[in-house]
Amino acid sequence: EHRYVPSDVETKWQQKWEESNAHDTTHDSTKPYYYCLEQFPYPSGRLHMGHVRVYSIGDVVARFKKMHGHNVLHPMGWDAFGMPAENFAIQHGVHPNVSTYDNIAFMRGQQKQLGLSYDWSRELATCSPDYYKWTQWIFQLFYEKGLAYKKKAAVNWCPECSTVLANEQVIDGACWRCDSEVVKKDLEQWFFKITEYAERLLDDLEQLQGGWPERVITMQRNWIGKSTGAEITYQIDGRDDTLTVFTTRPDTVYGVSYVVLAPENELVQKLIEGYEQGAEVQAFINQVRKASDIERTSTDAEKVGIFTGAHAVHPLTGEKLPIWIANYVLPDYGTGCVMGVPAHDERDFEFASKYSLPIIPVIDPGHQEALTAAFTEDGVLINSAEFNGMPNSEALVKITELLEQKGIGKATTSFRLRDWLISRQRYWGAPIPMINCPSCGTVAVPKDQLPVLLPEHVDFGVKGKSPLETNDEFVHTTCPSCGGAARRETDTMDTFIDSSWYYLRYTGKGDGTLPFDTEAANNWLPVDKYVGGIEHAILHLLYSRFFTKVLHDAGLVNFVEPFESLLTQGMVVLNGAKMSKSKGNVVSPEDIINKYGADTARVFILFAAPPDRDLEWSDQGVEGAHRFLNRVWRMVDNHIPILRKKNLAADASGEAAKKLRMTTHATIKKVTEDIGSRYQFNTAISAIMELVNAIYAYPEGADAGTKAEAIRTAVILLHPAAPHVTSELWEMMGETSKLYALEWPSYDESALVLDEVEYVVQINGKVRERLVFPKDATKEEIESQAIASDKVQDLLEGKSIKKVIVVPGKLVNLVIG
Ligand code: ANZ
Ligand code: ZN
Repeated sequence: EHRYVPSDVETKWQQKWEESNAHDTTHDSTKPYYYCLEQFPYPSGRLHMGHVRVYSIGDVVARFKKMHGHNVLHPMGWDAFGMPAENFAIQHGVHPNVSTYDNIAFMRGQQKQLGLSYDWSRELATCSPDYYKWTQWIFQLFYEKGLAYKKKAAVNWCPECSTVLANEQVIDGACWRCDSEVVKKDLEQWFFKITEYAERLLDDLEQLQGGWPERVITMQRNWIGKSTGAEITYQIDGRDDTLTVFTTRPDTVYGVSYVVLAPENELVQKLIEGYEQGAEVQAFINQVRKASDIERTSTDAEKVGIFTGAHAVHPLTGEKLPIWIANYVLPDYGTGCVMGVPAHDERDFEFASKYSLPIIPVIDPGHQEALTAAFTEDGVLINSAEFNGMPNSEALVKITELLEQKGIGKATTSFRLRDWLISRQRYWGAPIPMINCPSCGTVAVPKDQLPVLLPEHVDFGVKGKSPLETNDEFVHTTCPSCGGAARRETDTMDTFIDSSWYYLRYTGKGDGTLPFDTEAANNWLPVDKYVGGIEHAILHLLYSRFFTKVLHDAGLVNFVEPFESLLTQGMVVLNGAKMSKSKGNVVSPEDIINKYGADTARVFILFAAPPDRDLEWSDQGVEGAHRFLNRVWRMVDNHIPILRKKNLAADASGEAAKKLRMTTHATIKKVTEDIGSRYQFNTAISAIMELVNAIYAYPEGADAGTKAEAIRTAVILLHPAAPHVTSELWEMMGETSKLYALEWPSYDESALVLDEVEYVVQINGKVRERLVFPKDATKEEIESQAIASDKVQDLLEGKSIKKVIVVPGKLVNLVIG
């Protein structure tokens, strides 16, 4: 007898796979291509359970698809630039280059310990010059296409990290990483013009229906935030200037009682010129600018404003409307100007109530009393001249037409999506490959001079200054255009840029003239299954979609969406709470692997919950998975003689054999569908568990060939989830083929139905006998054979049959008396 020692088995097979390049990507032109991708990790130091879960999911899919006749691309790499490594350098004096590669080495080792089937020859790290050269190349492409530009912008600034933060990195006014208060600062920044692609990013979500979770599609749609409405121009009273508002509700134009601008709007400075209370207005503006966008727009933030002293003329009634500025109007949405309609907009209602501005209902609220809140429903127009009595949806169109005729308005759309601020004042990122020349202005570093290398020796200690800014050797350069002295751009790129194209690089490096092998990319992409966290549902996916479209338009790829199907895995939780260091409730992958082995960890994780649900960690669950693998082990170990008999045919003529054969084939069907098309690994594993139970229950003396077939099948079906132990068992059975390369079993449809059916025979409603009939037996045959049976003949004894009822597939009832 052989004992199951996971560590021996796992080391042995990991070595074998490595030596034989078992996981190299295949290119068999007769097979379909399948790209299985897990979001690459940030090399933080060590794997956590969330990682183990994503990788286990991806690995089952990849291994299954390989066995199921596909060429599979299953790569892994490192999202290796970013702030933590730099902060670590500041605190501990270890260069990011050193700490990052140390972390990568450790985590790669852990991934190998898990038996993940990556093609390591394609490994990449975004911080290697060989990679970021091409990140810079892509930046240049964007620049050439007019999609990268520089502008002075008020940015969110974290004084602690001394860097600019994207809007989404500001959480409740604080830095997402260090939690310190974020302030506003004006800086020249690089942007990517993602807004130019807003419409396509929205429209193409259609193509992702069915392949992406509905809620992720909705999150993307809301983030892009398309609004349709109109722009309406108002003359400023007594001046030559006009102002233009964006509104989604032109139907409420007769209800406008004031106009309100964002404090940042340039017009404001003109309006308050010469106004006696101008200084007060200016003080208000400075006050508002301190707050973040999120604070300003949150519904519970207090709405505050101030009158500018100027008036606008209503374009249809000629009435004079006061022009205000207020915190709730944002400078960079729509036109930065709003027409205030307090009767029908909640924010305006609150504002008008506070400052005693008129509230004029123009949609009939159905009652006479004064409004106590904005009426935001649909209805019929009132107080609206010739439009009175018209349903507002119709009025919306008609009023827009009228304004268009008069040349003072037009139908338009507005997007919530802003251009992407990509500048970071940090060291550990890809340098933006631009040069500032005193005579030529902004000049791109020629593509053949890339990469712009990060200097190795820099000073991390200068507070508020990026280490690149204080590095003279880096900063001073010559202008590629005039040859004069010039300065390098010292900003580096947002790391979201690195991760916006890594999935293309995995397909191949090509001939070195482009960022990736375009032919291979067209072959492999779109990614067939992308597995990752819901935390990336918006930005990473949106940016990757944007990059793909730009690269498509530049002729580098022939598809417009990078990820055909997305699986967002749930969290790993302990007693309902997310595992996190700060909560101290972390179960470490190392401990589990050391104690039970990687196969147990994988099987537990896959079995404990459907992939998109949260997974509750449980020690009993882990032990259960381990017991199951031991049970499989013993099942094989106890049957070595029959498993090694090469010409032992399955003879499924007996009752028990027929049943077991049915279970075997039903399990093949279920596991194939669960893994291959439903991606429900938990039910796949539970089906294999049932098959194992059936094998254990199989009667002594029943057909051995059928049993051998069942055991062999269970081992094969379990392979994608528990690759090491199954490989060992395969070898113990005397098999010399490579289990990972074995063709996935197909099921025999005819074995799925039993060809005989058991009937219950009742006499006067009482069960007296059970008889087996061929499935295609006729009613007459069943009736006569039931009557002729010994048991029934005994019981009939002198009585006569009054009636016979046959329920097909179930029972025969004899009424006698
Ligand atoms: C008049 C009006 C009447 C409005 C009404 C709404 C309801 P969404 O759907 O988000 O696009 N708005 C326009 N620009 C703004 C800005 N820069 N900052 C803050 N608010 C702004 O919202 C569009 C509506 O938000 C616009 O339609 C405008 O108010 C306001 F019964 O105009 B509305
Ligand atoms: Zn120059």
